[in-house]
Amino acid sequence: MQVTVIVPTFNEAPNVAELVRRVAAGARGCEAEILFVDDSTDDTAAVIAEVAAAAPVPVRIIHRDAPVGGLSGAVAEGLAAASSDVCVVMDGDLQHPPEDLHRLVHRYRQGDVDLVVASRYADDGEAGGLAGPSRVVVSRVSTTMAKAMFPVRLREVSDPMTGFFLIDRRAVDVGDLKPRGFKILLEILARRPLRVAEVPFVFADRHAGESKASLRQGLHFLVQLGALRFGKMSLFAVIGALGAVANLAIVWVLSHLGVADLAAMIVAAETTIIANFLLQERFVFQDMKVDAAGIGSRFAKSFTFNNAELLVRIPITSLMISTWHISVVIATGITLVVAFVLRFLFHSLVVYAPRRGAARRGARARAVLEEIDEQVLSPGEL
Ligand SMILES: Nc1nc2c(ncn2[C@@H]2O[C@H](COP(=O)(O)OP(=O)(O)O)[C@@H](O)[C@H]2O)c(=O)[nH]1
Ligand SMILES: [Mg+2]
Repeated sequence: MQVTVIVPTFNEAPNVAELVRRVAAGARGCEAEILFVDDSTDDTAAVIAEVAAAAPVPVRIIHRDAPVGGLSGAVAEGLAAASSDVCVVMDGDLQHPPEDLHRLVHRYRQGDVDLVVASRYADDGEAGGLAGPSRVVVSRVSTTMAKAMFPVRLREVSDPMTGFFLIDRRAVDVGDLKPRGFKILLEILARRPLRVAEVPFVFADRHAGESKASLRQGLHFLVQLGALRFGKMSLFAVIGALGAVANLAIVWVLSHLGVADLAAMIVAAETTIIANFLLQERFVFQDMKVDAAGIGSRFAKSFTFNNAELLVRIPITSLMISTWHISVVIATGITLVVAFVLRFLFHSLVVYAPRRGAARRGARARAVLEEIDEQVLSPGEL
């Protein structure tokens, strides 16, 4: 079997020879080609050319003088230029042990999947090589956020942020990808439903050189997630905003009818909470209802969350004003935005979470669900 190992590199000169040696040794029984997609500003390209000349497997390099799409763009370009349809993507710093390559290929060869994800978070996988506690937190939080926004697509993937995976490129429309930032796998997974398997692996320490991950990449990730899921989030926001307007209107009408202030506020708040729930059910989370708990349970969770949020928001806002000495408008703005994000996460993670066992239901129900998900996703593409 033929496999192209795509390695995106940015200033990885001291890692190249070791990587080629270990990939060639780890390929075990498959015909591996190594394809470097290099955006380096140092002598990495020259080192690759030198190593290629003496390598036991074919080594090619695409050097990009004017790189687009960063790391993700490099991987997409590698997928397009690979000699074989089956491609393994791995980092050039040996954090993805080449010795695990044959395990991905072995899983793929069983013939029932298009994508094999090497996961740090499955079974006996480990994320040990993450540099420092802050990277561990960032990895965990971004994984949770991504899974919250794509509960259907990422149901079977414990590590959508990994850069180590095998993909049969016939299952993805490479031209359709809009690669940006560090997270190409997320992009691939979110674009269309794929048959996925996972293989646990131990994320190693960097062999040499320094990480290129940065705060900027973190921001890229947020933009990517927003752009991929814009449709759903924006609809959620629009319905929330309509609710706020309705809330004001009800208070206005009731107070004109002589209803006491507190009563008017409570009636308006509860009415809009209920109306919002019905609208979100109908328009935002319709694709997730099939696998979620019953409507009674969904309503109870949503209603409780919104009331609890209502109760804590005002005291928290005044606490912010007194401790941070910021204006009431800014404090209210911050709490409203935070509350909005939390509300969205809570609804996608908890209220509409798939029931246990739902995943095992018939392939037909799943196909319908995935089709709906596809539809919901499409208007979100920026
Ligand atoms: N082609 C290309 N490769 C990149 C770019 N940024 C990072 N890489 C490579 O992507 C891989 C992962 O990057 P790394 O800095 O190790 O990120 P970390 O493992 O998350 O700390 C490494 O092989 C880098 O050389 C880029 O802009 N272009
Ligand atoms: Mg790395």
